[in-house]
Amino acid sequence: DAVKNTNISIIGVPLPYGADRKGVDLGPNAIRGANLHERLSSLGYAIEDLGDLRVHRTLPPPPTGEKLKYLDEIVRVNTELCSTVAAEMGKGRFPLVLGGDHSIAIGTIKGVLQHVRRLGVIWFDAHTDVNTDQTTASGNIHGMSLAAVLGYGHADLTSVGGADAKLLPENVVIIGARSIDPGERAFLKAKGIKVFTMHDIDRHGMKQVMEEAMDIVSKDTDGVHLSLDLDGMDPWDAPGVGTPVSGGMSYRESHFAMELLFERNLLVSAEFVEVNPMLDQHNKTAVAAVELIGSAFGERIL
Ligand code: HAR
Ligand code: MN
Ligand code: MN
Ligand code: MN
Repeated sequence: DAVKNTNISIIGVPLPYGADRKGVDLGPNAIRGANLHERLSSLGYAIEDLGDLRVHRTLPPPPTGEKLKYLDEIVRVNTELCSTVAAEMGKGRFPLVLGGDHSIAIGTIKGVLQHVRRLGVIWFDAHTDVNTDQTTASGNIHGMSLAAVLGYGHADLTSVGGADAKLLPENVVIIGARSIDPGERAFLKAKGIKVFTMHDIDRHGMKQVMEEAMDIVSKDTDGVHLSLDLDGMDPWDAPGVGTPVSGGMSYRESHFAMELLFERNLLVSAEFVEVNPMLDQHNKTAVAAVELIGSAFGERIL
């Protein structure tokens, strides 16, 4: 079993360009403002906050019908994120990445792959993010990040951190999905990616879903990354997201999932994305993110 890593490096990525709604660039500071450091310190972790990566404040809007909106800036920031994550892991530290939209999973995962070649990923999301420029209806790159780290999509995205470092479809599980595009459905089926939809959670309960999920991602891998999109939670509990979908994981279900994850001690890295304070109510979504982080790092009720 892995020894629990008590050194955490926080990396903020205020990138909004993979999503459609203004405000997700404010996510990292909203999460910090919900007492992230205090929470982790009280659990006994040594925190180093590297601050935020630099992101261009304004860019000219993409032409109508563009299938890869803001590609260049997204590639630039993700390339930097990839190096930062790899450098922190090289120092033996646990990278905790705060988004920003979900396109940042490309940089995070590519960075982790430099140290953990056989990597498992738990992708907690209402969506499955396996579009490519060939299948996307929106052109928003946050809907393409999982495909990219599996090696599919535009070459500029798949080659971040080197095209040969990629995830294997059998080492990925998606949890909480309830909004899947036609092209994504075909992709998931063709690659055999395990998706635990909301229906599966209703039917079997979070305990069984998480146990199966953790069995899958830990089989023949050397570590697991958690990519948690806050829109996986029900919008009632996490309203501050750009693409809310009703019928999501409850506050308790998502906490419980994090608690189970901690018990298995699989994580080598994690990211919490899509917190949009401009769409939030009383910073509820950022608070939920910190609650989930607390549970994933060992906080218990009693
Ligand atoms: N599938 C849709 C698209 O490609 C919606 C994207 C999902 N939004 C996210 N990512 N927040 O999970 O545009
Ligand atoms: Mn997502
Ligand atoms: Mn999503
Ligand atoms: Mn909690």
